[in-house]
Amino acid sequence: MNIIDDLEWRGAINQSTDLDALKKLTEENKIALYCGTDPTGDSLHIGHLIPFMILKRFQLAGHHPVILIGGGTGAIGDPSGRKTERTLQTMEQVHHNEEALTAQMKKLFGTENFTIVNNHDWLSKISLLDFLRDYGKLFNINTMLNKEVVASRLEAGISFTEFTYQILQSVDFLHLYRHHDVQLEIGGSDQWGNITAGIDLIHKIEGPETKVYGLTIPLMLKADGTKFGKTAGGAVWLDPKKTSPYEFYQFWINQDDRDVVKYLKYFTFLSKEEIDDLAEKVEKEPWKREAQRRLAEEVTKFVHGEKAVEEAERISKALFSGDVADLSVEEIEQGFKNMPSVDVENKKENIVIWLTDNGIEPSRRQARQDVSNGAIRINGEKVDDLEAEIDPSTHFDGKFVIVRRGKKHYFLARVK
Ligand code: 485
Repeated sequence: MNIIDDLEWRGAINQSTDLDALKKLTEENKIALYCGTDPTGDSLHIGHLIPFMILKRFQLAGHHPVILIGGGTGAIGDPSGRKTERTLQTMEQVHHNEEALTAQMKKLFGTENFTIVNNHDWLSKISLLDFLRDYGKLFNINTMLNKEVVASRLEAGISFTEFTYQILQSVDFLHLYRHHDVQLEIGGSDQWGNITAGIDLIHKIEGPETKVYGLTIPLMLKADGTKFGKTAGGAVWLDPKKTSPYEFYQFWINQDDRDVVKYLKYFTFLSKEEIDDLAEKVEKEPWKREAQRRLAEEVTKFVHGEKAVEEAERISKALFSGDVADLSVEEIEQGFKNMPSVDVENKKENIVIWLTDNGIEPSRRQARQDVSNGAIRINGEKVDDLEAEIDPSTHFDGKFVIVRRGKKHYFLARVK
């Protein structure tokens, strides 16, 4: 399947300039294309994943992706999609974030057939007078004001700095066209104004017939109307220190039947046949949640690697079955990150006293009742003897005691 047909089938195209010409171009040639991101934080989140996975799809089809890290534009701030002016970041922050994002990109794109560039390298070298003479003259204020991004901000106000942003992104496209033969820019739907501004600039400078194109991706919506990519704990980050691979895996496995096929199309490299097959399984045997499992496996593998998938699956299985004794200390840290936890002394104690004094059970009466009913498991083993002693040093290098009450309620006791 042609790469553009594939994107259309995936529902991954929102707006585009001359899609037929782009289809022809990509069928006849291997092209270079780019997508940029500003270093406003020190990690990408899953909202960034779709456009960059599209670059990856082009890469797999033999085209050449250019990943742009906006060290220059990040110092200014894109007004797109925002209701209010941004606070300027310090240059140290920008630089720190730039390095973190570059490292993440290298992980996603491997070692070959892609380029990473930083627009600080050329934007910082343009003098004010050159900027106004070479580029400012080619931008019509009326056109700039009419861009959705600016128009929506006119009432609340927008600084000259942010107003200028679209010129900078346009200069990038021109630079990449000249120096890296880039012919296509991709972004989320909020980037349409910036992308078309770049195409206009190139047409003015390089001639109206110049073959450059733009393509945006639809805004991701969830069937239940809530925002995609957010959990109770906030955004879903690609940085394993911010969102552990287990949490990441859980996020995907918990997706609704109504959304899962769409996400398989956006977030995996599975073929149409494989996805059609999984779609049929969602229809016929939704309780098996095979599509969700495959989605979680594929995205976690792409972002964190094969080993992280195995670990996440081990943790999920252990927590579900209750057989937690074989989990490693590291796996416990991941799996219990969002579960209730208490700090406990490294001291042997009677189970009823231990559970109550550490706040896991609300009262001695309740603790006695739960223990004698067999509702309490310690480190995976049922303890129903009221006289049993808890020794926090026996499992997990003496670091944790895992308590489960009933089928679902876990508590992590961290040994001090
Ligand atoms: O030449 C460029 C310079 C900067 C940018 C792009 C090209 C970054 C762009 N202006 C931007 O702000 N992107 C957002 C970001 O960096 O977080 C998001 C977009 C989203 C999607 C994603 O980047 O809001 O739609 O494009 C990759």
